[in-house]
Amino acid sequence: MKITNAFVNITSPGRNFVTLKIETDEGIFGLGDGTLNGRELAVASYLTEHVLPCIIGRDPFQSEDIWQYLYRGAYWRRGPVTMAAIGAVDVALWDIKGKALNTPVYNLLGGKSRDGLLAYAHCTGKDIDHTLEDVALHKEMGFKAVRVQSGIPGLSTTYGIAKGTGRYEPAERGLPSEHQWSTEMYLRHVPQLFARVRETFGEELHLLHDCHHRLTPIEAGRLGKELEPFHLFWMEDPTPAELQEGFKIIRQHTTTPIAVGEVFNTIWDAHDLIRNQFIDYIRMTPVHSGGLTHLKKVADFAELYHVRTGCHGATDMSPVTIAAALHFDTAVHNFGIQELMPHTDETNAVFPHQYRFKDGMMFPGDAPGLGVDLDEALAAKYPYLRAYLPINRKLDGTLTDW
Ligand code: CS2
Ligand code: MG
Repeated sequence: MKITNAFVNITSPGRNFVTLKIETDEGIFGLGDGTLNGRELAVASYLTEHVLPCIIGRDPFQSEDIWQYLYRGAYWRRGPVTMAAIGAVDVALWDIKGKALNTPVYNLLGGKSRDGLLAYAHCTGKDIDHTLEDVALHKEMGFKAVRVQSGIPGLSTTYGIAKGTGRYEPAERGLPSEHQWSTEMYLRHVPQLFARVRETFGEELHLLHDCHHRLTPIEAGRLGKELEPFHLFWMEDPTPAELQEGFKIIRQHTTTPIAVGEVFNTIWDAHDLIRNQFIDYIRMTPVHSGGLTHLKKVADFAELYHVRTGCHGATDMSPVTIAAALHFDTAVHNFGIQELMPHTDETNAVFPHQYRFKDGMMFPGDAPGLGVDLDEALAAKYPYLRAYLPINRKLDGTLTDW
């Protein structure tokens, strides 16, 4: 089998997506996702100008060699743009292989290790009462795990909170908006939020929380310690992770489990965190970490250190990435949980897919390959629109982490 053609599709059915389609001489095609929130066109151009001409004529079954060719061969390694582009190619190749062998991708990664995948929803509200309503709604929908976020009294904006009654979407059309931040107000508020959630819903519901890289290690240690009575499933992205040894300080102060890695691109971003057992869950997902080929290696390495997976699944992971993540989750031994932030109906129509949610669990489906398609005619009706993630400033105007 040979790759005969490859092209990038950019569409915006509610938000921007970059999709790679690789075609072969046997009429089978594969899809990969290269969406990088707020930097979409950089990946599209990297693929079109620098990657796709080099893969025409290659055998799509050689996913390992093609991965090494794009990673080592380019000399310039790592980084979100490079790894999203490699990820798009890699996932499309696994899709082709599954279709050619008439089997779902999870069978190529080790086969089923479980029947269903525990998924968590993102629950938000402008204050604690509204957040409790959203948690109740998601419990009603069947969720057994929820990530709980709430607006902070005194701050006009808080990350991760839906606007009005709409769904939460991290990217905003136009140039970046500005959010406000106060660590003091946040640290006072979050333990009260979790006290109310546990009081209302009891012990059984799995509770998660995303700190979105806002804290220093010692502040994160304090929050983790104060949240211990509420038995969180995880505390996510407590501090930026470029300084991996910072997580040692968090570990010294709390038994609240730690998850990190949605912005990681390779094992080298997580290597020290994993081998020092500073974290409990690794959040890397196929699109931003070089596809299934690399992510499988990360998971196998993490397994040695009792670290489980928790793939990032916000709306900027297209249905192609969600499907790839679900096949990966099904196969790896050390699966932990899968994030599920629902796409708009428009997005679901552009990317018809086999995966399903039922009773708190997700299922990849048994279609050959990934089980996702791209309706190109419908996609063409939603042209790209510039969008960014917000930026974040402390109350005195200092730019801080988003
Ligand atoms: C969040 C995301 O889902 C999450 O865990 O951290 O909403 C994140 O802000 C976006 O995916 C950024 O692109
Ligand atoms: Mg997050």
